[in-house]
Amino acid sequence: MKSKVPALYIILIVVILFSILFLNDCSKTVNQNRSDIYPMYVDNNTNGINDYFEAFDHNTTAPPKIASISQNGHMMYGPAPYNHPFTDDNGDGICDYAQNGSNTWHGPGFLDSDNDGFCDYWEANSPMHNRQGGMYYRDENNNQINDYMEKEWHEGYTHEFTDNNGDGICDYAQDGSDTWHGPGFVDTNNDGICDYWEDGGRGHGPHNGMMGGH
Ligand SMILES: [Ca+2]
Ligand SMILES: [Ca+2]
Ligand SMILES: [Ca+2]
Ligand SMILES: [Ca+2]
Repeated sequence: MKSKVPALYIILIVVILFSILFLNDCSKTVNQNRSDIYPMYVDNNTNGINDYFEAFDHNTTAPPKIASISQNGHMMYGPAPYNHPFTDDNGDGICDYAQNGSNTWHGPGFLDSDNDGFCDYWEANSPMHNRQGGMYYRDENNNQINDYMEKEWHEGYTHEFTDNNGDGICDYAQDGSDTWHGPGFVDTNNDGICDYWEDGGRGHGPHNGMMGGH
């Protein structure tokens, strides 16, 4: 009987070790799933601008912009391919495709299973819809601008609709920051940054340097 006691302890330790290893594997899986959230926000150079909107994170070998439309006298760009070059006609250091209120890709996590140029997280008929965590997209007035960045849908947010450049898009959605524009904003520690975009959050992406493809 005495010899069974250490044996039981050994079995118990082995079970605990296996549990720890199994749980670690699970957390790794969760972290990988977190990287699927779109759009992502990361600011390693701490200038308040999403690194994925800045020049160094773009693919310089990509083909030039594919579409442009004019709205209210301002040059606007339609949705660009995820693999687009840095485009900055207004010279503010932020890619113009990230400033036009469109669904244009800027960072990892872009999923487009039906290949129509819209991220699955922003398509109503996709199971990924409304799971994007951090920023929602809708375009009921069909002008290729996220309604949540337009005046009509802007009420009730943490700031007033502000449009000093008069292009119909809230300027806070055009400054490359993590400013909230739409439902789904969660800020448990009240620091003004969406939990999804904080370090360890679902939308805080790994910084992989230049992002040029899937
Ligand atoms: Ca930055
Ligand atoms: Ca710009
Ligand atoms: Ca719209
Ligand atoms: Ca504006």
